[in-house]
Formats: sequence, C-alpha cells, structure tokens
Amino acid sequence: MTRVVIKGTGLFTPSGSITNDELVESLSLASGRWNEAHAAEIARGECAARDLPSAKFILRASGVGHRYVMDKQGVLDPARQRPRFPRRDEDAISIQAEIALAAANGALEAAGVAGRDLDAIVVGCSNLQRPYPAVAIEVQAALGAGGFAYDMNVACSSATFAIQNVVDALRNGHARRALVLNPEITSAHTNFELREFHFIFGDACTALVLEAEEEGSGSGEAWEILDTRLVTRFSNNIRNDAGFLNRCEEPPRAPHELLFRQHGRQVASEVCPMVAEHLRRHLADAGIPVERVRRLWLHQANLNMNRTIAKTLLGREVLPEEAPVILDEYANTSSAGSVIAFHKHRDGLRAGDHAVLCSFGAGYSIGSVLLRKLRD
Ligand code: CO8
Repeated sequence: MTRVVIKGTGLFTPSGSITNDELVESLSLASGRWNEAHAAEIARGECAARDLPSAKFILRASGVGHRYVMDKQGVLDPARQRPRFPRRDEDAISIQAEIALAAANGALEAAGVAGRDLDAIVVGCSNLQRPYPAVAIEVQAALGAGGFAYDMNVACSSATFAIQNVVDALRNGHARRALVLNPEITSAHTNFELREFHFIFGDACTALVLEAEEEGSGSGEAWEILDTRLVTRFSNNIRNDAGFLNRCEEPPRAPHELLFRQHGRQVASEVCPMVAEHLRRHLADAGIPVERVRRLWLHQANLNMNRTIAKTLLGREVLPEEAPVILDEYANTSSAGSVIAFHKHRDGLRAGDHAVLCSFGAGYSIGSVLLRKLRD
C-alpha cells in the first residue's frame, strides 16, 4: 500500500528582529507626529486622534512578543512604516522565490533528497508578489526539479490547503515527491500606522517535503499523513482588497483597504468554536480518540485562541508543550505559523504517536492534517 509521508521540514527566518518595545516606540513617535499634523481636523471633529500603542496590551491580548522581518529599518522608520525592497531585475531571483529556496534547501537536506528528485512544487501563501509567472515555477527552475509547480492562496490556511492538494497528487500517482512552500512576507501588507494592526505579523518561510512511500520501504524520520480535511465559510471579518482591479475602480479605494484588516474580536469568537468542532469531527471520523492526540500544531494567530481551541477539543487545560506556541518569537506568520510550530516543536514524540497540524484564517478557512509518527 502507498502512504504519503512528510520526510523533511525547513524554515527560513529573516535576520531583521523587532521587539514589541521597538515597534511601540516607532508607532508612538509616528502617531504623535500624525496627531500634531492633523490637530486642526481633530479639533473640528473631522477625524479622530490616533491612540498610542502599548507593549503590555500586545503581549496580553495576543501572546505576540517579537517578530522577524525582511527589512527592520523601513518598518521602524516612523516616516516610512513599511519595509523597503530594492526593485530587482527580471533576470534576478525574486524575493519570495529566494526565501522559498532557503527554506526548501533545509527541508531537502532534512529529507536527504535533491531538488531534481522533486516532481511537484506548490507555493501557498497569503500574498504573492505577482500573478505570474508563478513563484513556484521560478523555484522549480532554480532547484532543477521536474514535473509541475503552481502558486495558490487561501490566506493563513494556505499551507494545509497546499498539503491536501499535494497529498491528492501523490495518492493519485500524479507525483512521487513534492515540496510545499509558504513564503510569507506579511510585513509588506501590514498596516504599521494603526495600533490595532501594527503588532500582529512577522515574516518567515516554511518548507515541507512530502512523498509517496511503499509500505516497508523508506528510512529516517517520517510522519504519515493519515487524512486531511478542509472547510471554508464566507466572512468579511478579515479582508485585504489589493488586486488587479484597484487601478480601474472609481472612486479609488483608501490605502488602508489595500492592506490586511480585520475585526479581530469577532474573528476570535467565531473561529474558535468552528475550529474545535472541525477537529473533533475530523478525528472522530478517522477513528482517532482525542485523548490519543499527543500534539496540536495550531495556526499561530493568538495565544488565547489556541488555548481555547485546545481546551475545548481536549476537555481540559493543556500543557504548553501539547499545543506549542511560537508567537512570542515569530508573531503571526500567516500560513507558515503552524508549520513553524511543527518544525521547531516535535521533539519527544515517538513512532506511533498521533498529532494534528491545523490552520485557520481569512475566508474563513480551516485545514487539518492528521499525522502519525512513522519512524524516529
Ligand atoms: N496597543 C494598545 N491598545 C490597543 C492596541 C495596541 N497595539 N491594539 C488595539 N488596542 C486597543 C483597541 O483599540 C481597543 O481600544 P478601545 O477599547 O478604546 O476601542 C482595545 O485595545 C481592545 O481591542 P480589541 O477588542 O481589538 O482587542 P482584543 O482583545 O480582541 O485583541 C487581537 C486584538 C489580538 C487582534 C485579537 O482580537 C485577535 O488576535 N483576534 C484573532 C485574530 C486572527 O486570528 N486573525 C486571523 C489571522 S489573519 C489571517 O487569516 C491571514 C490573512 C493574511 C494576512 C497576511 C498579510 C499581512
């Protein structure tokens, strides 16, 4: 029998490191200047003064303590509040392909395979730097891989949706070995001007090598994918309206509509029960009792959300190591988050142990991957 396994994981972490205090200092300076510049309009009641951020609020409300970004200087410059990326020529590798390659090389090394051994590459992420040619095809060329490659976007759920696509391709014999990549440069779509959004995100890229393996063959660490399940339900509570129609729209949109925005409290209250119920049903249908689940690698958006989901699912308080959190270091890296948690926190699990990788986000969208450790 053929089974699909995860053979290796990789992670690219940018060198730019920003603490909550640094971010709060920069935004406080920028907001103070903005309020001064708009003092007359604020006094006339034509616009509201910008409230100042607090590092204490950020940690308490979200669990985010720090993030990595591709360009620290641009983000922290109160006169800019966005990263600065030198424009690249068409014959130079693009920035998303570059970070995807860095993560891919780590995953390939961990799996003990070469780029030419791949015959499918899927790039799944919240923001793609261009519609075409696909970043995935650029990576395919750089790695010397064969087969096919394409990009896809299901916001924070892009990794698990890409995993299901790849699992289907491997099970159907359309590929033998595949790479899932999640290059998230969220700093380019974060509104660093407003306190409700500036702290949420960080940049990173994750990579997974998946392959079809005949029972009894194979060596080295491997995680069998027992099942995958995806679900979507439309919601306007998380939006980003940047797109190819913007230049034609009348009247033009306000700049903040072309960045990530959300009604965070509503998202949290609606999505937590949906995710817990989705996981409960998925495990039940797969015949896996919840008490057998040794680890939950959940989407990394909010510490309190993850605690609530894990507690609702397991029916008890969970230990930190049962549902690892990387928000303190990486913040929300959109689709990369749950994969970073898997990459960094799978020590101590033994062959036969069950675990769950799960993402959730804009759409709404939820994706779950049921895993069993096959070999140490
Ligand atoms: N400092 C101080 N005060 C603040 C700050 C701050 N930085 N931010 C907000 N406040 C204030 C608010 O203004 C509000 O003040 P007031 O009461 O005067 O109006 C007060 O604090 C309370 O605000 P909230 O009610 O918003 O606070 P919450 O407790 O709800 O916490 C969170 C806010 C942390 C955002 C929380 O709601 C949350 O995390 N929700 C879930 C978010 C989530 O899961 N989002 C989905 C993930 S995103 C996704 O799917 C990916 C999409 C692609 C994105 C990639 C591109 C960037």
